[in-house]
Amino acid sequence: MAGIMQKAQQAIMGHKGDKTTDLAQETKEVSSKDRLTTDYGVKQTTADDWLKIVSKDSTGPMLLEDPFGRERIHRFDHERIPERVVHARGSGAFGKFRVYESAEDLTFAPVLTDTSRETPVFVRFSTVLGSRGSADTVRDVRGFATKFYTQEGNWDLVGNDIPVFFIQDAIKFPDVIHAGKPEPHNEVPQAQSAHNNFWDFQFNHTEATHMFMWAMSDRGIPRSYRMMQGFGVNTFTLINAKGERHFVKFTWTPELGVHSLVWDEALKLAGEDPDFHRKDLWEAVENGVYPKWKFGIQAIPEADEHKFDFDILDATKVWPEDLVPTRYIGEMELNRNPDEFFTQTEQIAFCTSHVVPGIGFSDDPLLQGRNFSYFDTQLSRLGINWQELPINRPVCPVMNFNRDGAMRHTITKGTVNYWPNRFDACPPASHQEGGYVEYAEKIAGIKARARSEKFKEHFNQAQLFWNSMSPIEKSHITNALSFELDHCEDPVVYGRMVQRLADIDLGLAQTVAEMVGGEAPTEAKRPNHGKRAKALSQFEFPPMKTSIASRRIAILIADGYDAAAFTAAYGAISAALAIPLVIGTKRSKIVAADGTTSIQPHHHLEGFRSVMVDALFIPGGEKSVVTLSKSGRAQHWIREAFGHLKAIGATGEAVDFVNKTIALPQVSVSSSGDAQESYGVVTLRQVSLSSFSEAVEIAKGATGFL
Ligand code: HDE
Repeated sequence: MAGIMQKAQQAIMGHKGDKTTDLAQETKEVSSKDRLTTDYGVKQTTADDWLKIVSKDSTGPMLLEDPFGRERIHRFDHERIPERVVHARGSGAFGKFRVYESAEDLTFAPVLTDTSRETPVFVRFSTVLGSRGSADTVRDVRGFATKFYTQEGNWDLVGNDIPVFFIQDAIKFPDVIHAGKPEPHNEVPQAQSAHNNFWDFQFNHTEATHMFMWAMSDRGIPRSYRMMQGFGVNTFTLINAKGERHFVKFTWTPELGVHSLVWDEALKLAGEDPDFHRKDLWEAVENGVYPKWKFGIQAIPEADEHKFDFDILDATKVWPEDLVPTRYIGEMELNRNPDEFFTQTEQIAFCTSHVVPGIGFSDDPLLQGRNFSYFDTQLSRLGINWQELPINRPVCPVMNFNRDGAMRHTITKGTVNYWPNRFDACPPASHQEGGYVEYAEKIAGIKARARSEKFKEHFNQAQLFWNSMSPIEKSHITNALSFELDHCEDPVVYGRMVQRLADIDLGLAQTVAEMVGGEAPTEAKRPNHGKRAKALSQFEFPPMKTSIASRRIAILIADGYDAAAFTAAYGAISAALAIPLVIGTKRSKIVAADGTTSIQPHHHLEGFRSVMVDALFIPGGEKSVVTLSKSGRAQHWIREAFGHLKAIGATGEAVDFVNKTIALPQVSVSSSGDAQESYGVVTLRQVSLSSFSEAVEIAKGATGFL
């Protein structure tokens, strides 16, 4: 085996792949030089009038004869394809991946060993339950799917922002998704787990317990796709050149740290800006603040497979970092927005079964089922030739005898379409030539519908997760469960679920029971094992470097604002690569106190809301501050931002306005003009923004108190 691996490793030479150049072959750009044509290329003289019978004073019937008119309506009628059965709503971007430390001790796959190589990627982020048109900030798991266009073929790492899953065996997938999606009788609710069927399933299906705790934590409401971890969830395998195999899990950790919204923000954003995450990703890439993630691997040698008190093939379990540390070896950057949503973000199709030589599967029963499902589901969405679509095709050569089928468009010359053939055309590749190497695993067993014993333990890691949370995170989970179960009308559902929580923590169960009206359990269902683990709390993922880059900072002004303070703030925010958003009492010109300087705001106070920004800044200027202080909406902006634990900066007359509005006696301004901070509120007599910038960082890192 070792010899084969070495030869296979040597044989992988590849072909320089650049996805942008590859896609350029199919990309057209509309310009004023183009003239309108039909799909068959004939120029059209009008886009306005169907061919009809007209007379001098009347318009007569339209003619079915008109091929132009018919073609336009016909094309429109068939524009929609089925949305993804799960993860329907998403958005993505192009980027690049590079390893800075070779993982050659684990694998011979060049994508993970060749430090000189840059692999193009496309990443699609998504929610799971909602339809394509649902809101971004709902409480849900987020998808994090990466297509690596490697020189040895496509590798799809189809992960989530939560490292575990609801079920252990793929056969249960239709049940967990049916239970979470809108209920069958009235198709309510949209994009929510807060309903009877979801929680009924969680109770009846104990293996989901660990996962629902993650979904109820702050991970269920990320601040941004750019601030989420990604996890491959399933156990994969890596094979090295010596033929040794390791079980592995893959992780992405964002450079910006892991941050969340507070629930009140998430709820309001779902109505005020349903595209919040989509726009955030787009803007960051457009503004050149490219999101980056470190790529990590946890590895267990084959011989150690059974050394843990959980089954390492069970996708409802994490591999605690204390037992199996993550080794970070690579980095991914997203740096180009798609040119067209449909042909790229919508038509991209991921398959867990797409792996390249050196990477393999394990017997994880969830992964094995996924390997069938992803491949299969593309048929109803895209048709049999979906791998030929520009976004899906590999950047390395593709040749085989798969032929025909609806919408085939590769034209292959030659007189044979089978193997073996008399010309020796397109023979299978040897290992030496880079042919995929199946690991020669010896397996003995009986055929049965069963799982190994260790899969039957369902609560230890739910408790481990709860124990590992900080007090704020625990209170957020308690509040999330109280919200969700309040939305379940059936007393059987919420009554039983609060009993289930006593399997995790008695205090949690009692608090939630009191809130939602269930009978409070009086004793814990099992003793707390008292264990904690690293890296489960998101407080353990601070930004790799502190920065306010790409954060949105609103500057609130009215006529009479202090132009000097405004300009200094605007300049400092822009210089730090954050996004200053000027919010006026109106969107038409606002004139400064000096009577000459003016600015047209980006938005007005009613058109934009505090939940859409990370921080506020209010410059002085007597008239401006008087106007703002008389505006209920301006006051609401400040109070709401304060409640969401956002940094609020103010100078001059605005200092007293902010203090009065949030009515906090401890917020004061020192006579020296130094910054005074209280829960992220920074007020300054002098214009110096460093304390404010720090407060923006701190406030978001704290994930809020609500
Ligand atoms: Fe998926 N999942 N899934 N899933 N999943 C799909 O494939 C499925 C699971 C994930 O942006 C579908 O192309 C089964 C775990 C993401 O296009 C479908 C099982 C994880 C995406 C499917 C799982 C995921 C999908 C629907 C249990 C985290 C969006 C459309 C055995 C590791 C990919 C599609 C994109 C999409 C099946 C469980 C993540 C139906 C059967 C665990 C990020 O094939």
